[in-house]
Amino acid sequence: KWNPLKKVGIVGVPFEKGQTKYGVSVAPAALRAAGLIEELSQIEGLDVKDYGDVEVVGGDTSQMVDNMVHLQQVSICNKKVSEKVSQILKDDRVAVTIGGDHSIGVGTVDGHYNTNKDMILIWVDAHADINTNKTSESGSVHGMPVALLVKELSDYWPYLPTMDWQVPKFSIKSLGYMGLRSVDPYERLAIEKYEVPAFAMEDIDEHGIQKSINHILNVLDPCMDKPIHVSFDIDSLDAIEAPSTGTPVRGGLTLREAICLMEIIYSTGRLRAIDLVEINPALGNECDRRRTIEAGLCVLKAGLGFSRRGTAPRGVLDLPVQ
Ligand code: B3U
Ligand code: MN
Ligand code: MN
Repeated sequence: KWNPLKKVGIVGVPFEKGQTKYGVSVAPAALRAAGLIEELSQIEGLDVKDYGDVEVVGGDTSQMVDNMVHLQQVSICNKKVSEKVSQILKDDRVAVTIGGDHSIGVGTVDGHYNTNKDMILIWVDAHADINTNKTSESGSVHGMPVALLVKELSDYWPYLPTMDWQVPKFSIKSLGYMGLRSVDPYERLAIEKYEVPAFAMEDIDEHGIQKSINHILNVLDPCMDKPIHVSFDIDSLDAIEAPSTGTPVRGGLTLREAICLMEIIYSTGRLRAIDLVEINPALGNECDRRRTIEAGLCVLKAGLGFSRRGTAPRGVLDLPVQ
């Protein structure tokens, strides 16, 4: 019933105020310079449209809400991200959002939810990003997007000025995690309280990558008819695979596991949105930077139908004769 959409829309979000390090905002430009659009266009049958970058503006930097750094900028940016993702999906394209830090997940998921109320969300990350301003030790909003999105946690937030455009309606019952290995105590409590299917690295060690992702898909969507959103934090990969990121954690996914994960989700035919976040080209040396960007491109390609088996030329039945 479901076939992969062969049209994709790319939007960049050069935003980094959800965390404290300089450089994540350069990622959309760095990925484009590394051939993002050209590489994706080479995937057989894929129509690629570049929607450019969301414009990021300043905002009031004073702290309006306790322990939420740069909330106003996060909010202004995410409203635009949400509208852009909705637009790409309405254009009948897979929405690929290039961050930026993971606070932009608020906008991407909000925009997807507004177009598809039955969407499910796979959060691929070393971290659970489900802190509230009460539980976060850093005050960085990139550790809070999941908690901002889910309706079950809305009572755990104070009133958030400038966030009125975003009403949490997405259900935590439609959320699953892959790749966790740095989870704060209250984040773990939330995962257990709401029985979120969460495959931490030890679970992936036990079951393998294929069974792990298939289990999550089966729990969240047993009838296999819901659109899928993958929010892919590059730090889900092992720090050796993706060193240029703000909070690298060792012992993570190999690139091969991540590619396999994305291929499996692609093969459902229901993947409708991918976020690729937390690539920070300003961290590490040239080799680190290249390796991280290349890993990001591999993840995107796997989610958009690139086959490691290769693809024979379309409509051609024989080798060229002399
Ligand atoms: N859980 C910590 C650390 C963290 C979350 N996301 C990243 N780091 N990248 C926090 O700040 O909430
Ligand atoms: Mn994250
Ligand atoms: Mn992370």
